Amino acid sequence: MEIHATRGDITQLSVDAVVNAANSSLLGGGGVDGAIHRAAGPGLLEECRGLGGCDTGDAKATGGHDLAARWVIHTVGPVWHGGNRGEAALLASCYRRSLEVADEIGARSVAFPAISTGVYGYPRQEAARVAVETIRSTPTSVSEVHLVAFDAQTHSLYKELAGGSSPSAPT
Ligand code: AR6
Repeated sequence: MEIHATRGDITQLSVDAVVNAANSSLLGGGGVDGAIHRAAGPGLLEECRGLGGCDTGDAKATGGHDLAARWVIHTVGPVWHGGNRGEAALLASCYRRSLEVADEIGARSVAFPAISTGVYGYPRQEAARVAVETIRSTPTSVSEVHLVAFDAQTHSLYKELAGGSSPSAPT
């Protein structure tokens, strides 16, 4: 698997699936969630209404609607409470479950935002480490992952951590 550190707006990427950092209602919000819903158009919200929400650490797929991406994988990151409330395991679960859902729908290229590091307050460096370690250690048919940073700090963390390819994933 190739892991790319990418900077920019995730809604503009031509990948099979973009991951959304949603909330458990799956009915939209601010940050990257708002950006994805705006770019995908109202059909995305319509489809999300039928999903019945999503637990923290889990992931569910919809179509991409007006996005270039064919699918959106909605995952719900943990709110940061200081690190002693299972945040790292829940964040790892978001990346792992998103890759499992990507396998179920047949997505081979997937773009992730920095889940939980905005409104939910997860420290960027710890979150970047969880992202890279979990993606590397999850068996998946996804062959191309883009770690998409909106800010310069996250981008340099990703460049530092994500150099090279994954030895543990199937080729
Ligand atoms: N492309 C890529 N990354 C982005 C974009 C974009 N267009 N916009 C923001 N980011 P956040 P969370 C980055 O707050 O912390 C929503 O209201 C942003 O800089 O979007 O998981 C949901 O509905 C940050 O690095 O998500 C939930 O209620 C990262 O995306 C709640 O926020 C995540 O920031 C989820 O909070």
